[in-house]
This record gives sequence, structure tokens and C-alpha cells, in this order.
Amino acid sequence: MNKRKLGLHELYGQDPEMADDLVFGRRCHPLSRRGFLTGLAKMSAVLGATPVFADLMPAGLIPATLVNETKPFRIEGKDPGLIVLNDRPLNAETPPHLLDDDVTPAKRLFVRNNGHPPVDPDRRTWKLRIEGEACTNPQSFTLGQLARKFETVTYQLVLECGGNGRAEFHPPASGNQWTLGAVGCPRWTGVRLADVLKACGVSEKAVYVGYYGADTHLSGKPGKDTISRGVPIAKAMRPESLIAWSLNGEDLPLHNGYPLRLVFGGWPGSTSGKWLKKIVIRDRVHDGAKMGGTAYRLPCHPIAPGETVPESDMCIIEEMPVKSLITAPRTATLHPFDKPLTVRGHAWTGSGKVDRMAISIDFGQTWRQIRISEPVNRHAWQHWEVQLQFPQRGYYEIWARATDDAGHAQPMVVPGWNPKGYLNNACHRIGVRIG
Ligand SMILES: Nc1nc2c(c(=O)[nH]1)N[C@H]1C(S)=C(S)[C@@H](COP(=O)(O)O)O[C@H]1N2
Ligand SMILES: [Mo]
Repeated sequence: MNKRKLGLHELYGQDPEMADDLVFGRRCHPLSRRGFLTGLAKMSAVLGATPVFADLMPAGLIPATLVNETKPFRIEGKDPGLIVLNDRPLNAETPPHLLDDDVTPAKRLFVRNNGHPPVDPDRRTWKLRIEGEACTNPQSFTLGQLARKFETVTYQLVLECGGNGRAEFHPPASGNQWTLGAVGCPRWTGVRLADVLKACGVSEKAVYVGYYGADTHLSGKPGKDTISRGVPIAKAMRPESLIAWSLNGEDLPLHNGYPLRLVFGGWPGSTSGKWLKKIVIRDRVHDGAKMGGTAYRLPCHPIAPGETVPESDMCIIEEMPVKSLITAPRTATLHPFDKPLTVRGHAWTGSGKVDRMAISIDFGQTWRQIRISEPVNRHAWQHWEVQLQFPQRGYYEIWARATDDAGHAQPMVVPGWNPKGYLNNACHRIGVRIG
């Protein structure tokens, strides 16, 4: 069953949980009954006994006793409503109605892992190393040293995967089929990357910073990086570019990088290295894993859908484009005609800020301009809310469109096809029945 082909009218009158599953494709996904099992200890705990021939068990095989498990799939510390797109590595997105909070709770922040997180990392002994060709005074820091030597700062920053919205591209792009929920905006606490880099000596040759994390490659090969990306030195030096150890005042969740990570608000999430072990100050564009080829790069010039692009014509993604989400009501809501409907959500952009927000209930024929809040700081998402009255009973779609301060508006249709399906910032739309 393809969730995108499912008419919304088919969902009304269903048990809301069932409707939710259909809309978000949970029941349609082949992984829906899989267990997320890493390591013998965890598997034993789930099964209630140690599998005796565990080392003969094919990787990725779901223990038969769990195959008919009907309990929802759970990720430790995460909301059971997250949609698991892949369990090896773990990738899970947050449906829009669970992104309604102004500040995204840790349990509702999506997870995008390229490999396996480190096993039981310890924040007390964790060390971060700063070095590289353009670093004149290489040093290592514990978390305690970072906190003592540098000013602690907190910013609310949007983290969005470059591939968010990939599921809508045609021809399809390979990779996790993110729909809308590979985004969140929690409050991050840590130190400024700039302060740490300056203490370690940034030479005039500095062009880029790259990161290395402690996660392990799916192949199990030691020393093989899962991902090692970075940002140009100018972005690294911005005051909101962070080395963070805390999310909403708590330790980072394991899957979101515990105990230490980078956060570059407004840039592809892939720049925000998790389980951060090392930063290199480079005298050239960083050339770590997933910096080349089609990874996190776009054709430098527009192309036709499906066209192949020579590597030399691919450019690294920098700022993320303007985008918005409708977080209330959830799609497929039934609402009484005589009561105004509260519609709300967020809008954000990787550069500048969002300065116009518009809503349509007539498939884009007319747009109503609505108020949008100021961001609490640069790269925080902004909020909007409106009460809608409908002309008569019936089915409507609510469309939302944000425009940034440079005049870029969200497109109504999926924009610029590219080989890996990045940067889909098409307008979000929901269906409601007013009855
Ligand atoms: N070490 C490491 N850092 C990483 C990744 C990873 O797999 N390993 N994934 C990146 C990608 S592609 C994204 S979108 C964000 C996701 O952050 P989150 O899982 O905390 O939401 O982390 C980035 N940092
Ligand atoms: Mo990502």
C-alpha cells in the first residue's frame, strides 16, 4: 500500500490510531514488526532468555518470537509515535502533530544514524581532540574542561536533515524515505565552537573544519568512518555554532550524540557531528566520508529529473531553504462547523529569517497573510497560529507557505530534482473535514 495514493476520505471514521498508522505509513512498512536489537545483552533482555547460538544468528534477523509482536516499535527514550524508517542503522522521524511544541522535547527529536552509536559512552572520561593542518596549538579537552575554560551558552537551533522530504521526489532518490519529520528545534547548551577553535590556534590557512565521531561503521570495520563532514571556517566561527553536551537542560540522548556533538543551526543536519571525538581545522575543504560524490551535494546548475551529473558539477549544500510545518491539527481531523479551528505551526530558514506566513483553504486560489513570531535567536524556528472559519461544511485542505526576508517563498510542488533527493521544501498541506 502506498500512503501517498491513499485518499484522505478513506480515513475518516477509522480508529484514530489506525488512521494515524495509515497516514504515516506505519502499517505499510516492512520494518514495522522488527525489533531493534543491538548486542546480546539487549536481545536477551527483550527475549527473556539468552539466545544460545546467538553468534550463528544472521545479522538483521528478527527473532521469530517477536515477528508477530503487535506492541508498537519502541526506541529507548523516544516517543512511541516516532516513525521508524530503518533499524540498521536506526532512522526515525517525527510526525508533524508531534512537533507541535515550541521547543522540541528530546523524546520527539528525530534520529538519523549512519552507523551504530558507541556502546555506553562515558561523559566523565570523554575527550575531544582539536587538531589539523590549520591548527597551531592542538589540544584535547574533557567535558569538564570545556565547561570550565569557555563560556557556556544556550541557543534554540533548528536541526533538519538535508534529506527531509526525500520521499516525494520522482524518479525516487535512494536513502531513507523521510516525509516531513526529520526536523526539530530543541534548546542546545554547550560552548561556542569559535572559542574552542581560537584557543587551539586558527592559522591564516584555515578553510574548513571537519568532525570525527565515535560511532561505528555498519560493516563493522574498525577505523572506517560512518560520516565525517564539516562546515567552512566562517560558519564555524559564528556565535551560534556550538559544541553541545545538553539538550533542553538534560544530557543529550544517546541516539542524538551523547555525550558531545556539534550543532550548526540552519545547515544540513549532517554537518552537526554526533558522539564528537575530534575536530580538524583544515587548510582545504574537508574531504571526510560523505563530503564527495552525490552525498549532501546538489547539481551546481539545474538539471532534468533523472539526469546524471558529473561529480565535478556537484556543489556542497550550505544553508537550508525556507520551510514550514502545520503541527496542529493533525491531518485527517474532523472538526465541527460552528467552532473556529485553531491551526498552528512553525517556519524556519537557514539564512536570515521568515518574515511572511500565508495560509490557503482553497487550494492556493487565495492566501491569507498571518502573523509570525520573531525567532528567539538566529536559526531558531518561528511560530504562527490562526483561527479559521470555513464557508460551509465539507472537505478542505489547509496549505501553509512561508517566505523568507530575501523574498524566497516555499514552492507548491516538489522543487529541483537532484540525485539524492535533498532540500524538498514544498508547502505542507493537511486535510480536514468540517462537519
Ligand atoms: N557521528 C555522526 N554524526 C552525525 C550522523 C552520524 O550518523 N554520525 N548523522 C548526521 C546526520 S545525516 C544528521 S541529519 C544529524 C541528525 O541528528 P539527530 O540524529 O540528532 O537528529 O546528525 C548528523 N551527525
Ligand atoms: Mo541528514
